Amino acid sequence: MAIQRTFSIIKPDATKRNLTGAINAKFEEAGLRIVAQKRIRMTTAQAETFYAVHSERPFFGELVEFMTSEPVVVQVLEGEDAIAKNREVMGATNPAEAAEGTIRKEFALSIGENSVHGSDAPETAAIEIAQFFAGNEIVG
Ligand code: DAT
Ligand code: MG
Repeated sequence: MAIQRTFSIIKPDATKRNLTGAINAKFEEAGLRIVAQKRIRMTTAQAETFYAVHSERPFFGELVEFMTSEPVVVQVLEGEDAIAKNREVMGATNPAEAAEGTIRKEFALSIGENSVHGSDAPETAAIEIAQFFAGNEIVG
């Protein structure tokens, strides 16, 4: 597998509980390099665009409200097979189903407030990275 980049978000439930460093340690222990990172307050428009694929789901309004409720940390992670590796370190969407040692198992509060986002495919990773980072903000 080649070196890939993936887009990551440390979500409001985690920034609020001061877990940014603990979550970054999990990424780095797994061999993922943080090649871009910034703390932002996501706007409603940004959250609606980012989660547009879920706009018809019953939890969409709640999801947008949550993502804009506190600061988030947006990141680009780089490494061998980074997309799959990041999903593995994150664990299942629902923390009740997440494997031992994963970020969501250790830190997530619920299926909605689940501490992290990670891209699910190379195409979505490229779109998501471009939504939040200019090329010169990513330093590999
Ligand atoms: P993932 O974040 O693991 O890629 P997803 O893309 O299916 O999961 O959903 C995006 C986010 O939407 C998820 O991280 C939390 C929220 N979400 C998903 N399913 C939900 C549900 N049944 N109830 C509340 N929020 C949900
Ligand atoms: Mg997803």
